[in-house]
Amino acid sequence: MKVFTKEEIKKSLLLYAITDSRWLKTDEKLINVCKDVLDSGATFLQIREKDLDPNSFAKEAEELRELCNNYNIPFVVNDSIEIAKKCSADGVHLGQSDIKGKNLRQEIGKDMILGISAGTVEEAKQAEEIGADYIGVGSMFHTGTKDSTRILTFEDLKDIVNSVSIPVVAIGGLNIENISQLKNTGIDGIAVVSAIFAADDKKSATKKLLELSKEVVYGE
Ligand code: TZP
Ligand code: MG
Repeated sequence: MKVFTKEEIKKSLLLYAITDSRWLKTDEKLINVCKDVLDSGATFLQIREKDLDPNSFAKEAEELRELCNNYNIPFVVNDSIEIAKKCSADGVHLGQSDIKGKNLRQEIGKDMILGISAGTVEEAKQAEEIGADYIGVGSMFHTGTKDSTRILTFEDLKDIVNSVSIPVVAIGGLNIENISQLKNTGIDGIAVVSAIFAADDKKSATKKLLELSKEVVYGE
């Protein structure tokens, strides 16, 4: 298994795509859609499938694992360390409720990418202490993908970015229309579900999001 360096992880957060098959049309297959998304420039892939049973989830994860290998981009599994290990994912992404009372680095080892969701400075600092490689911070806007998320201000986001030295990817309701509002917050990338997976034209949505993210992150 390839081990991504800290610098590679930071760079790969630029356009972080998170799957959700619930947004796909009936004739679309997740693996084919993800291939289009990676072809169009997504730089990171997370499988996040809240409605799939564990077997189907593991099967999709195996396929996406192989796909990401071909593109040399990080592949992480949401929620399940067990499935992440089983499919040799590059890492795992965990929410606040998944990390309580666990010695995560001991469980996953030093080489797996560990992503943690953080909505406050306190959670961000704790994630860094635990050994997270990056944090996902949001929601920045209203989202139809996840229930009951608190909306952060841009000041909240900046405070979190400034409180840690690990990279930060912003998430939650981000789309082509609103991403530019995140300029000068210090983030390393944007994470999106519906802006890609609910788009009619996923290839052009991905290309446009990548372009906009570069403007936000590098000020290009
Ligand atoms: N965590 C915070 S908001 C969110 C997650 C997983 C959902 C993001 O989905 P979308 O469709 O990009 O708003
Ligand atoms: Mg979770």
